[in-house]
Amino acid sequence: MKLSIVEYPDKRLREKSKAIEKFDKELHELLDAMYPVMLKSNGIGLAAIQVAHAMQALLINIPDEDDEQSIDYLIEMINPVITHKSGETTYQEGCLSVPSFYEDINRYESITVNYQDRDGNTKTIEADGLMSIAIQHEIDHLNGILFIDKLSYSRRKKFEKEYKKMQKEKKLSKA
Ligand code: Y12
Ligand code: CO
Repeated sequence: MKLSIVEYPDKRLREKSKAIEKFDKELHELLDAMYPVMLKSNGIGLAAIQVAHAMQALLINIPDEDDEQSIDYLIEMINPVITHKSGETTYQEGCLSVPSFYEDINRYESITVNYQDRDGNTKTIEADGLMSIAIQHEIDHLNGILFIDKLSYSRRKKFEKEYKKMQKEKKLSKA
């Protein structure tokens, strides 16, 4: 399966992803194909909609203490639902669908999430720190929400201007 990352302002990023009912070979092939796409782009989180599949599936792969990313720590979440949230935290976020842009975003500090694994088994995870932030960022994707939507009006305006300029430069350098 050949996948590529959908980049803002592509409208597909605004789609609401559908709940997954079949935990079959097709789902497994999608998840298997998403992992190398995420790693190759230096990502630590990726939602299926970012590779043009509007399905409630996401990957999280937080690096270890030595900053190494290992498949042993890969979490695949299907149909995730946040059941508890508490506290507040701020982190400078980035997104593979909004390349080269990072901004401080406020999130819940700690969350509890119910989800299914690739075989449909029900799981619960309690997360805080970077894991909590990454899960919230990826669940937003499933609802068509991007981290840039959380910026203040003035920051968003600045972003749109900078992003357009960067896209123009990218286009020119490819021509
Ligand atoms: C904390 C905050 C946000 C998340 C969501 C997952 N986000 C990412 O994995 C973002 C990755 C990313 C990687 C980039 O590429 C490089 O650094 C080489 C990048 O820069 C460019 O595209 C040029 C931007 C974002 C999880 C946890
Ligand atoms: Co993202």
